[in-house]
Amino acid sequence: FLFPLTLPNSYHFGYVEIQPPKLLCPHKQFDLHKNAYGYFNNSEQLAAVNNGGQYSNHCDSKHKQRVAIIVPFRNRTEHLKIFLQHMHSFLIKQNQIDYQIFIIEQADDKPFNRANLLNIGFQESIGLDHKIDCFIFHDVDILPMNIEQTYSCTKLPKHLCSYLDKFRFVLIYPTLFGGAITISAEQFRQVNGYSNLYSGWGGEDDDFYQRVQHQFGLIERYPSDVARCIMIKHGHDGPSNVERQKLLADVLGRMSIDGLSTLNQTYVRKSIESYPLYTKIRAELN
Ligand code: UDH
Ligand code: NGS
Repeated sequence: FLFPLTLPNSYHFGYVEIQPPKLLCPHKQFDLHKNAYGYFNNSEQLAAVNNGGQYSNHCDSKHKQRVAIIVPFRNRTEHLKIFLQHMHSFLIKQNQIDYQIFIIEQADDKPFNRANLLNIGFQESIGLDHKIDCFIFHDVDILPMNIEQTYSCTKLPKHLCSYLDKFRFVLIYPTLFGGAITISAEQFRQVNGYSNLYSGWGGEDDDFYQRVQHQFGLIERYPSDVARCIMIKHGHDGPSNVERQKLLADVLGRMSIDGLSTLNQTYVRKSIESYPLYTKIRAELN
């Protein structure tokens, strides 16, 4: 029988669809040159980036955010080069935030631990710049295509790039929270960051979704024509985490005792290096 539908159609299972926020400053008027793969590279704009991969947009708004872009990394130098050119070109044209790109390199041969590296990126970048108020955790192989996909924090933690070319621009499941996300510094502290225990591929983003869902109820996404991204093609280059289902069975039980609160015992910082387009932080995991 007929049931009165009271929820606005922006609500979906697990997330709410939002429109990009009102622009603080107009987009910059230069063309984003795309190569045959659709990657951006605007060399004139890249010259505007300060050493360490920092950019200030000179946009005079009291709502302007100071954003750290945190990228987990090991042995993906070819992706990194494309990512840096594309991301700086994109963000400078978008013209909404002051930002710095931090590459967090796992400096050991243990299974890759993406979430642990993201926590390290949070702690180390805040240590370098206390004024950072928004975080974008971003894989090195994902590139935004649509300039309307505004890279900044909104009310709730938000999934970016929900619609990937690799999956023919379909959201593969409604609670997907991997690849690229935004979250305020305060919200990240409230969920105790990511779990440090997901060693190897898979599950750490689903764990983080549960933390955020528990704390804030929903995540946000932009519409499917806006949140479109390219994924640089590559094979699977690391072991899957065979423990992930076990860990996912008790996410909330561990939330307060596994994350930022236990981060210091999980790594040793090896170096902080400034390059023209990024700051690299190398860490050895325990
Ligand atoms: N990363 C590295 N080096 C690695 C592994 C991961 O830098 O050796 C970083 C990088 O930023 C990458 C991100 O972690 O974008 C995510 O890792 P991924 O690209 O390997 O994972 P993704 O889920 O793709 O994007 C995996 C390919 C298909 C997995 C199929 C599993 N059955
Ligand atoms: C899920 C994984 C996530 C992963 C997502 C998309 O199955 O970590 O696939 O992966 N969860 C588990 O393994 C429990 S993708 O195909 O895009 O590489 O993010």
